[in-house]
Amino acid sequence: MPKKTIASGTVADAYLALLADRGIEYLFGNAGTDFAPIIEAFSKARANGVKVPEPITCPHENVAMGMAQGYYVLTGRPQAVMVHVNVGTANAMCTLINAFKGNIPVLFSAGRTPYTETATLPGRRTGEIHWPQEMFDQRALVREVVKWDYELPHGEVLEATVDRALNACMGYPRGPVYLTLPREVLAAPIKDFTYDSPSRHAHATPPQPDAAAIDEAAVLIAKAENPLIITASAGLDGEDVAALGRLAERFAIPVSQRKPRYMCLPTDHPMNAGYNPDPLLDDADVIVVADCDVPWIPGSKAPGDDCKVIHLGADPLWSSYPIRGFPADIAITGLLKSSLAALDAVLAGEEKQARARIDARRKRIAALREEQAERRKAALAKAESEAPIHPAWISHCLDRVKEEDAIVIKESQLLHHHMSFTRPGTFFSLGYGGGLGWGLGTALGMKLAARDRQVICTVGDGSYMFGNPVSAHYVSAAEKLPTLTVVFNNQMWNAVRRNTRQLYPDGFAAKSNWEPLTYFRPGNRYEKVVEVVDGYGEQVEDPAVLPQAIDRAMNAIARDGRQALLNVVSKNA
Ligand SMILES: Cc1ncc(C[n+]2csc(CCOP(=O)(O)OP(=O)(O)O)c2C)c(N)n1
Ligand SMILES: [Mg+2]
Repeated sequence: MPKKTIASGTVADAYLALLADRGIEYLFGNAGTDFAPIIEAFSKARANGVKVPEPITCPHENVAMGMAQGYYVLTGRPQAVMVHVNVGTANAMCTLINAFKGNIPVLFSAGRTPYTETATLPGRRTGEIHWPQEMFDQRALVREVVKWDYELPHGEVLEATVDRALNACMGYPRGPVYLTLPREVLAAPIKDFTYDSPSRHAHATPPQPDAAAIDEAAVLIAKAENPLIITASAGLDGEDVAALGRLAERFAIPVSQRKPRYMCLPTDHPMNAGYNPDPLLDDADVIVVADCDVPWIPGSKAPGDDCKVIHLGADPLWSSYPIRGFPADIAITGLLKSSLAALDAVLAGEEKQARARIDARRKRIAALREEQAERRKAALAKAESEAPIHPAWISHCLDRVKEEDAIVIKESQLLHHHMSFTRPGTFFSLGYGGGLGWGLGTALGMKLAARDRQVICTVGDGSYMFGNPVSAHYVSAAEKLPTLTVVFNNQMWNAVRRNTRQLYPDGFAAKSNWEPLTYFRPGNRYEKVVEVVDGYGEQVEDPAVLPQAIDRAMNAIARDGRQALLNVVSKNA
């Protein structure tokens, strides 16, 4: 078997070379004293022309994790993040939770403060900070939100450890892993370190659907009067989109997206029934929950008791959720594209018998789509001149200028039904764990993966501040990753205010119309923040000038290679 050897050096040298050999292109880092052997190894590799991942300095850990996430969702290739011991780990928790709940693989790693107080070992304690930073169990900090955690005990097991980590990341359901790297281990000398290249630790194959379960599900769908597909996470793999489109089209099944994470189905697909399944639930007699964690909100609007429910997904019952009680008459484990294609193949044989019902449905769905288009048009006509600026108008104006393959990120009140998406991988609303602040870093990771595509990152004012904006703007400038950031500046945490009003509609807080802990008044001039790195910033208050402001921002990016930020003073949708 082909092997490579590093004749001499340190475990850190071998670690970086091995990461590169295993396809890790970037190490997004936020360094500390634990990094000394890693920093030395990067420099040595550069001097000697050894291939290692490209180090990217991220001044905040959430930006590092966001970048790894963005890079993975566009390329399918997991990357490495390294942070400083326990404290860097703590700072990265929010995005780590998101990655875990969203099945985003990341090789997340941290140093360990040196163990040794004696004066002999390389890497030993050399500063006061090395005492307080030790923990009894550093990995316990993250254990609930990673698939695998381990501490590299010795250079001898380096290859097995790295391959095991990547196998765990890339096995289904995918997700982040955590590897701790003690300084003495990293600094330890190696001699003739030999490893397999390429790796002999193949990732396990993805789950494929059970044929009998597919047959059973197909019978239910074939007999249904009003089948309905609800999805949120179709589209991480572009082939999901094609498979979903084919099945929905053949059998005339409306597809409704509930808080979509990805571009699940083209906007102009005849079975695209929009972004609110609730009005379709009453009539549905079979619902296919296609990679969707929350298909409806119990107690708000739910399907009838007789409606059959089929769940599809690589992890169809969302095993990382302690409670998730939606009925499941059939749950089929398998990559979504495989399960949808298998259903499509079986249903092809049922098409003839179901022809009359299919045709009737096709008409009903076309009428529904027309109705939705009319409503959208009327809403936009009303919104276009409103000030503060309405999210529908912001969404529409962005839609007019974005190229077909532009990447749109939503951590805001962006109204994607006022936009048009035709290609997979053009819309992302991640942050699965509900941790805000993922957008800015994710946008940078995506731009890194696709430098020739427009990247438009829309964030609420709250989300912008959660995103460590100075850190993100710095990385954008330093790595030449010009993105457009659009801040929906409603001067509040509306989601918090709205929830309070929902729970206490006639409460003291609602009546006060000035709920504590929800407002940012007076508003911030976010367009000035981007100026710290010579980005282009503009505040927009007048809806009539928004299109020109977007043009100016896009020009700054395309012509001058500068990142741009529009601080749009906006109202709630
Ligand atoms: C890290 C983190 N802290 C707090 C919250 C709770 N939270 C949910 S939505 C929200 C408000 C978001 O504000 P903004 O981005 O301005 O959007 P808006 O609701 O105003 O449209 C907050 C604070 C969260 N989800 N994540
Ligand atoms: Mg806000």
